[in-house]
Amino acid sequence: MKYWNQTYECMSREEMTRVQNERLINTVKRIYHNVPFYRDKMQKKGVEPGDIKTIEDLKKLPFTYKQDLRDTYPYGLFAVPLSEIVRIHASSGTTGRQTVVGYTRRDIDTWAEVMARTLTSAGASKESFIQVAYGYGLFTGGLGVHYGAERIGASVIPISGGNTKRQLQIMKDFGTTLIACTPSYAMYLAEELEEAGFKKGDLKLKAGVFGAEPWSESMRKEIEERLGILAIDIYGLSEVIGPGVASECPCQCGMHIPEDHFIPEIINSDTEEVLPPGSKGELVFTTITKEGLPLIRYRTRDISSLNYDKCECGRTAVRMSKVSGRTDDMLIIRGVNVFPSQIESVLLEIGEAAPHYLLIVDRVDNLDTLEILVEMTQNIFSDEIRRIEDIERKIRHEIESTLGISAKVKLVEPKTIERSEGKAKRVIDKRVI
Ligand code: DLL
Repeated sequence: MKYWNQTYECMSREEMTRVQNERLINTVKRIYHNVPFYRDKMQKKGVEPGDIKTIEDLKKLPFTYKQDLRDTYPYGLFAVPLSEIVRIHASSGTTGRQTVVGYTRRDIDTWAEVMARTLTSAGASKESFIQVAYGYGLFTGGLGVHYGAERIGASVIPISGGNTKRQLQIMKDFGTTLIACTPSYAMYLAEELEEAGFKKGDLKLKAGVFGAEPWSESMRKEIEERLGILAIDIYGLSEVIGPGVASECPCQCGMHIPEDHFIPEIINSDTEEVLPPGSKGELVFTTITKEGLPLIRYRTRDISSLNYDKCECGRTAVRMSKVSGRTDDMLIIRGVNVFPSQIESVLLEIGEAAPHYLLIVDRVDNLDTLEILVEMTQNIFSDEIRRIEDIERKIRHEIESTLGISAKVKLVEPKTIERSEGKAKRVIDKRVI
């Protein structure tokens, strides 16, 4: 099967606009009446639900930011009674004000639907064996792919992330035809496969759906060659729904967005002006079917562009280009979203080192590494080595339990981290992606 839902995936622009208008009007009414935060914001802007008649009126609505989700943590933006929420996910980071997202039963159904479209466009069907090697848990990757795979009737192998040897054995023994993981893990799997003496022909693998972090065309080529598969880019973010917000078709020329659920815009992130199709800028989403956590003009901070031309695959759904960067300083390290400010808070909390630090991110054997250099205070510097090691261990432990990523921590001599007269340079990203 080529499409999962041909009606919506190949709808004429005219019809799609009609669907979007109707759904947008309903969403705006709902959030105005059910979410005080949105009501206040709209009132401040002088907009009422009645002012929103078509998607042309989107620009009258205020933007929503990640910070708004943090400020209203955990459930302040939910638009239904909590008893209607059947699932909660959260973005990376195990403590503090992470972004919490909630789904009603219908939202879970919508998620399975958009993921079913994604997997079908990657060539999967009820005959497929889908190995889900994204993490299961609060991260949306594992369960998102899982529900989509069940929806199309494939056989799901819910192995979750890690344990590479087992992944390879299962891939071979269970006859996996599609793998879902981050592109960097796919590279690592390819390498380990060769190392373990497996040949491409030993596997039934045909395709992979890779996302959750940026990756390049050259990385795609390498994965495709080494694993002998079609490598499909899939995009998503927890706030909007998780994976399933956009995905490539076999043409590999942009990721189709299920516009009957999510309306994209591209804006200039400084002037907030909406840019015409084809322009590069910040991607903004409005959800028009979500019940638990509807989002109005959500600023993703991801840089992309939109192409409304009909695709060779027959889909009319708009395509977003590969994400080429971010407008903020968020890093994605082994699939975990990390803001340098989170690391800074950990250091300040521990209080035994100076708040001068440098994050060095690299990719070794296809796996991201993080090294944190932290300046010692003069006191500690004159202390014994054992104490220095104790502090390093403490910082490492705290980073791991707060952010959920492992890091190498090194205390360096006072005044050795370069001071800046302008914006401090906190990150050196050596990864060639
Ligand atoms: O990463 C959801 C997901 C899971 C997508 C599995 C695809 C596959 P978050 O943890 O909320 O959600 O992180 C969202 O990850 O704003 C982008 O910066 C980045 N990102 C996600 N997919 C891609 C991609 C999931 N294909 C953030 N290319 C987003 C580049 C991506 N960046």
